[in-house]
Amino acid sequence: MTDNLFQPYALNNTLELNNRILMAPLTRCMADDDLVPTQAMADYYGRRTDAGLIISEAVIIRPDAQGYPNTPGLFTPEQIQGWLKVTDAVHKNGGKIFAQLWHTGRVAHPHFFGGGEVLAPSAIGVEGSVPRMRELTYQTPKAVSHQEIAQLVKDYAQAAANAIDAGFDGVEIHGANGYLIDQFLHYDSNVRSDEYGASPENMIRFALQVVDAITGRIGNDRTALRISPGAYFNMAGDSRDRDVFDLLLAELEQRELAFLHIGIFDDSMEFDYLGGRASSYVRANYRNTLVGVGSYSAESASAAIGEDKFDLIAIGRPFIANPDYVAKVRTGEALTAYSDDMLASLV
Ligand code: FNR
Ligand code: 8K6
Repeated sequence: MTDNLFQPYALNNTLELNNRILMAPLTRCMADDDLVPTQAMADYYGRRTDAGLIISEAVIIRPDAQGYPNTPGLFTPEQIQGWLKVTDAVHKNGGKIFAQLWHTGRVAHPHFFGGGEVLAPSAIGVEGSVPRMRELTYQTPKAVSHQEIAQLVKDYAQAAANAIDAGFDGVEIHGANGYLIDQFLHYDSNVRSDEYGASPENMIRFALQVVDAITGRIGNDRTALRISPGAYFNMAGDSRDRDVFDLLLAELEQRELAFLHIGIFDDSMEFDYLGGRASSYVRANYRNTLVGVGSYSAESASAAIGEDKFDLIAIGRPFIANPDYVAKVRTGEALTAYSDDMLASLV
């Protein structure tokens, strides 16, 4: 039974979705060398417009945000033009698409932006190296100054405005998966002693400044946020993180965003300090629209929506394997299984 997935859903007075299925943001590393989206990317997204809403692959807001090869940007006129091809393809087929705005923080690598500093809340690096480019080991970042934080906030807001110029229906701020915004929200990566660290009030400040700058620019109806209260990727959890997220959720609730989205690969993971699953924790502490994600099938997602665990489901890997995911689920046709070698091309 997948009926619950096929109910329309109004995010707010501005945006109504035809169904409850979101295409999850999926980095594909297929932009050209100027980080401009290509026609092949427009075709790829254009094939997936049956989703109630597509969230684009993460899009870097400025050069030093980049941590992987050929991830698209939204900071040059050429990149905006490239995205217009994508959003046209989606809208022509009756779909909707948000841009996911990204800064990788300490997971950035200067190889991609001609040298220079890697910025993060604190000078604590991640172990290891860039996936598939093992010669690029991660560097110890520089703790950002107040002036640099103010500039980052401006650059997020500008990228959001650029997204609207590029025809996107809205933006999802990437506050999840151990990247810059998430780095401020966890004690593992934030040991600051100024007004951006050392207490929940301070640790949520950067995230809220980004949210407020973007909603001020493009409206709360068109702004969403993805968060990872349970640390699982490029980040270690700390029991004190719970208080940070409790306060963040209370603050976010008042801002009436289009939706809040969990960032996780497998929602059956449980976190001691959250008292269970990340999605259950957020549901219990946040009343507005919640998007679940993480190793769900259409059947398990429909059941979870029926049990009010979240309102919408984001589907990732199955959408890579099945451009026609929604049609297949609707008709009960068998899905093609995802495998990692599918990442080599855009189908
Ligand atoms: C991802 N994911 C991800 N998340 C995100 O917030 N921004 C991104 O750009 C990406 N990129 C990305 C690339 C690839 C190849 C994978 C497999 C995953 C995570 C993704 O959105 C989703 O949370 C997970 O894939 C779990 O959902 P599924 O795949 O189990 O439905
Ligand atoms: C050429 C490099 C391509 C790298 C793409 C990276 C996309 C980022 C997200 C995918 C990372 C997968 C990590 C899985 C973590 C699971 C932890 C339980």
